[in-house]
Amino acid sequence: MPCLLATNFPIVPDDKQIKTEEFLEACSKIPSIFDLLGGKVFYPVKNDVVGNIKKIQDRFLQNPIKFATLNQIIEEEKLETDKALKAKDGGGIATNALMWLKRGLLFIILFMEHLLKKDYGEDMESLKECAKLAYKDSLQSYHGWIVQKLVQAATSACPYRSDFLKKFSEGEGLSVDEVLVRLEEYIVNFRANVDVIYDLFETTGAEKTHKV
Ligand code: EIS
Repeated sequence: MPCLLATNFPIVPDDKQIKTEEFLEACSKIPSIFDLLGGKVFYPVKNDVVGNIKKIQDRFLQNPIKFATLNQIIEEEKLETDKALKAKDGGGIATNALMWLKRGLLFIILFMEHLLKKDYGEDMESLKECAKLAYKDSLQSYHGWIVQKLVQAATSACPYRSDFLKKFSEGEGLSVDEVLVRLEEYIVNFRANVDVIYDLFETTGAEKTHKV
């Protein structure tokens, strides 16, 4: 994995405006976690997250000043969407991608937290339980029956904790103990960013709760 832990998520400023470019830079390291988790089984999931990041990136590059922060993207697109709704076509493209991305990121955060807390359940050292717990509190309520069954099947491909940490630490060029310490630190800003994005969706009314 290309050094996930080398790039921290940005510190959330007091005004809670998250800079799009810095946020995307940190996010770009995230999808490779799915390769460590289960290789090909997780390709669809990985591609979905990569697609979300790309949509937001494309939007940012259209006008790096207008879309300098995630907050601006949501506000600007909301105006466009209101117009688009009147014109009866889509809109809010990067907002939608960010809405799904934040759910995937929350899954990763919760998964890491369960991994650190060693929430294995009955199955000794299997990360399956960590994935199940993380899924329940991040994505499950937005997935219909079919997607839930697919995720359930994919979850069985989760590796053992020791194997995962071994591969993870090799990719990071750190020892397993060092990785565990860095992961604890890494999650702090990661979670702070995602929490702010969740608040942003709630306060702007941009959140949609439909299932896929
Ligand atoms: C969104 O996806 C897009 O992200 C968004 C836009 O296109 C929007 C339109 O409605 O849809 O349907 C996606 C959803 N994304 C919605 C689900 C994708 C994952 C499918 C799960 C399949 C599992 C693997 C199948 C393997 C089966 C074989 C198994 C044999 C053993 C450990 C479990 C993994 C948990 C999931 C981790 C988080 C991933 C994040 C998924 C997000 C999601 O739910 S837009 O795109 O706006 O950018 O255009």
